[in-house]
Amino acid sequence: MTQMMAAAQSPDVDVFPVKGVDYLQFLVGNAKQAAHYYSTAFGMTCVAYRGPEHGYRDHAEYVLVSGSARFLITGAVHVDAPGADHVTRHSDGIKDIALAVPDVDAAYRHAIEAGARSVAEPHDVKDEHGTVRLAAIATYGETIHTLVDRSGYDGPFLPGFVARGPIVDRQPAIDAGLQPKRFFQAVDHVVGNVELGKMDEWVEFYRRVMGFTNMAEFVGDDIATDYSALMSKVVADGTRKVKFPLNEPAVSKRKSQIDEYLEFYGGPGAQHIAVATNDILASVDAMRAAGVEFLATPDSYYDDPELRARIGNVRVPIEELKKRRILVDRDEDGYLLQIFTKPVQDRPTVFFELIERHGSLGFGKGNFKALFEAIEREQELRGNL
Ligand code: TYF
Ligand code: FE
Repeated sequence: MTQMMAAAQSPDVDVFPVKGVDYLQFLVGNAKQAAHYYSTAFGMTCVAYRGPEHGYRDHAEYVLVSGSARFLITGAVHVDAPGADHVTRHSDGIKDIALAVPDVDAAYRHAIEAGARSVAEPHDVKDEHGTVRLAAIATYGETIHTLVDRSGYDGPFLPGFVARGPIVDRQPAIDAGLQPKRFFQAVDHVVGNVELGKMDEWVEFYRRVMGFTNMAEFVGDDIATDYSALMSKVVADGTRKVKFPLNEPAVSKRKSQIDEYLEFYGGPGAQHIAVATNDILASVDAMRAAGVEFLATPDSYYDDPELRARIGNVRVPIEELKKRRILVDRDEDGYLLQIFTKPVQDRPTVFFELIERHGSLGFGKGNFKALFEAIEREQELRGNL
């Protein structure tokens, strides 16, 4: 017994093994239209659905995939449906960052013993495709982590969902060379915004509850520009498959972009989803053609000789990046290319990042200044600076 307890607490035993992000659930006002947007503008493929047609009265839910990335788009159908109040308060937002785990019961037990709040105790859901074991715990704001073991299931998403085909047929555009087959293949990281002074508490939460470790750290001076200030730390599981940067506002001369989010979202929540692509140029071109707006870095970013020297050679001429306003950063492990969308709803809340990694395990620290200045220009246009 003593030996077992020692083993459970030893740092090299993973107390909360995770296999990856299983899905991200977006609670939205109109799931039909959101599913259409992620199909056309993000090149995702609808693979499953459930709704009133299947005796599921409260919601319409669409499952969209791109490689291993899976979005569950949920909209209330009935006025009193569970979750309808989430949209009333936050507008469209991310409710659930679901994690695939090998053992739901063990993970849940560990989380609760470490002080996590229960949202759903371990339970089975089944249909003719098999059984999925689920549980859920609360994290920052109204966000939750559902824990998923789908090893006993071979259906389209979760029991109760039915397989369905794509919302739009992109094949002609793919065949004509106008669109890549996929715009991205995986979720790279999911960022949370928390209140002033709470970042370290949430870093500690992920350490205690999930055994995640602090992967990289940058504070105050590193990240603050003259106007916008934030603090950020990244926690990750042992395999670094799941990476959660956590931001808090820092006191600065003007309103922090994190304060703007907290004000307009109505509290803490997921801020941006970074998706990994292996051809960011093609992805950006296809998304722009479909009407997605990206933050623009000025010419001076690309013409800076210091940047050119620091970056060295990347897989395309800098001119190709400049044309598309793609950012580039290099560290000791390699380089990365990244670009950020503007908020994808009217509120200045959730946005996306496209990231193409070539060895670098970082988050584009060298771009923070240029990026935050671009965000501030948008903030100013919105009257929120
Ligand atoms: O995830 C990251 O750390 C980078 C940079 O409000 C970043 O994508 C950090 C904070 C933020 C926007 C981008
Ligand atoms: Fe990011």
